[in-house]
Amino acid sequence: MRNIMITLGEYIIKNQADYPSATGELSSLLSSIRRAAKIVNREINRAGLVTDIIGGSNGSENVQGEVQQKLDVFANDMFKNALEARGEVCGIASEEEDHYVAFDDERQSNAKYIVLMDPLDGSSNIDVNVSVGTIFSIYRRVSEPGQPVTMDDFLQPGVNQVAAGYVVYGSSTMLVYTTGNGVHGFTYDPTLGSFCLSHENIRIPEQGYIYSINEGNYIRFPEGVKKYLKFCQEKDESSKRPYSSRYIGSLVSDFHRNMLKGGIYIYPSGTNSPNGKLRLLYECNPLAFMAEQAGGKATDGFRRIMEIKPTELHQRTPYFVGSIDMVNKADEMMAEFSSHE
Ligand code: P6P
Repeated sequence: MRNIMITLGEYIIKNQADYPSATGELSSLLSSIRRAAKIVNREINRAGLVTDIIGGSNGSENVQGEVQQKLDVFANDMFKNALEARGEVCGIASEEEDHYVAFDDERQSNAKYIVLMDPLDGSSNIDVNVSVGTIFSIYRRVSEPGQPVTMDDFLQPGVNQVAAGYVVYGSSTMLVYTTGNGVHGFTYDPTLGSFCLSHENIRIPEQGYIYSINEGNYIRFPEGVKKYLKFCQEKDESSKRPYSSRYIGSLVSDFHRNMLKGGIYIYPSGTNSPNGKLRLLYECNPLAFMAEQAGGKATDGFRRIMEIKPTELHQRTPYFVGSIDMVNKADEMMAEFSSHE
């Protein structure tokens, strides 16, 4: 008898039963993310067919100065509206929003969670049919309930996260999340319209044999990264080197592959980007929480990512994440060869 698949909704409720202190609000919040992910998934799958409506760029730029794809904006609005509608969230921050957005009607201002998200990471890949992803990070508010959220609610270190996850819209669509009790993956079954448990308790191999980095930027890398890349590329059969280079150019996809197979993803600082490219709050922290929950590691080459105290909503950080032995080796070379800016 084939195991009857448990859906994400059932899993959340089952897990909630295991935590009597849980009041169901986080479960309801996760369900609103699940709902928005299904809608975004549907539109991504149609993007090639309805480019005049959804696909392509909308001609404007976000705060990052990046050309906004229509689906970026669509995904941002879908997740924002879904989170606002449920009443568990008092505010959100997003790569697509210059400032944080306070949900301040009576019900929401008493809600206890805030959410930070990259609604559609890697969206420039949509037009060439390469997988993209959504990343989300959930905290308890620190400001007074009943009052509008403040910037302090959003500038919390990653260690304060209560939940985090991503959706990868790939050959199949998966939602992967943690609430601090392991990492669990659900695969979308479009015939059921449900995310079904497919990867319970994901563990990232301590040692992997894949490295993900844009080697086109090699001349701009810190010396420690150059040395680490050469380490990955030299022949040493006992340690299964040279490793394989795999770089999709879509963070969630590279991260997801490395979570399942082992590997390291690196987006370091460069002479043209002193803090790298990736955003601490809604890209690096949520994936760091998941990596650590799966037995992996995430640093900026020197420090644990989740201990960095944020100072700005859209601040960037160099990023080394994945199999713990590989991140440790890269950090070792950063310490030996690159000064800590
Ligand atoms: P580059 C996509 O824009 C993104 O934020 C990540 O998804 C991806 O890993 C990275 O940037 C790609 O950046 O500079 O290598 O093209």
